[in-house]
Amino acid sequence: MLRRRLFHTLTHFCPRIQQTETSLLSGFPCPLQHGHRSAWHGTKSDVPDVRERTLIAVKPDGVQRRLVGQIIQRFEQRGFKLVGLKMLKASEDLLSEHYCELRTKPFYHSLLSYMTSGPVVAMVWEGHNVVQTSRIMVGHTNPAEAQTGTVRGDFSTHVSRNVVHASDSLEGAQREIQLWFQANDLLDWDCCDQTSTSDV
Ligand code: IDP
Ligand code: MG
Repeated sequence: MLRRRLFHTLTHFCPRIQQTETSLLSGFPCPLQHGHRSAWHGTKSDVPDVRERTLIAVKPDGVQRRLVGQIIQRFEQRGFKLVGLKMLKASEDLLSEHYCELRTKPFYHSLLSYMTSGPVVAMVWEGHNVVQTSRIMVGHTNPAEAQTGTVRGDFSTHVSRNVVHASDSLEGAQREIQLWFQANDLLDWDCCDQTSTSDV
């Protein structure tokens, strides 16, 4: 009942939401392809639009330092769309998959212990060129080399506590999103200002 009332309020301000009534009312998104690109049908024509997705995660130091809101704000302000969000204590199994390419690095075990030291906020963001743009927004792996204005450049000083993760490629994003999220954790929704942030 409450959900239906909320739905009618939302459709009053954003009529395009009506298209997703069934999925909103059932509490789950339209079926979504997992991965870095998801096909979704635009409202202006029947030509499917292709959207890019990436995994952004606020690491335990970022959560402890209450930086989650500021990090989310940067992605919202840039014009990206949040399509998945969860807070969790990541398991060693998940992290060993996530960081499988770093298994031989000398810092690997301390990285896993840092990443399991507290909650992580994992998110999937969608939008034009989001993988590359979010890497630029996050900044250099080593905060000492990160530009001011980037998340790491503004909020951190040491490579072992660099606040945030961002997928580094389209393929990496696809792999990581599948690792951290189930298909029905991700919500396909129409942003009222979508035509103000891109031409579709
Ligand atoms: P990225 O996070 O910018 O993609 P990667 O090279 O993929 O950087 O490394 C993953 C994470 O491993 C980094 O974000 C950082 O937390 C950690 N890390 C990388 N290099 C070092 C290091 O030299 N010492 C300690 N931790 C490191
Ligand atoms: Mg990386």
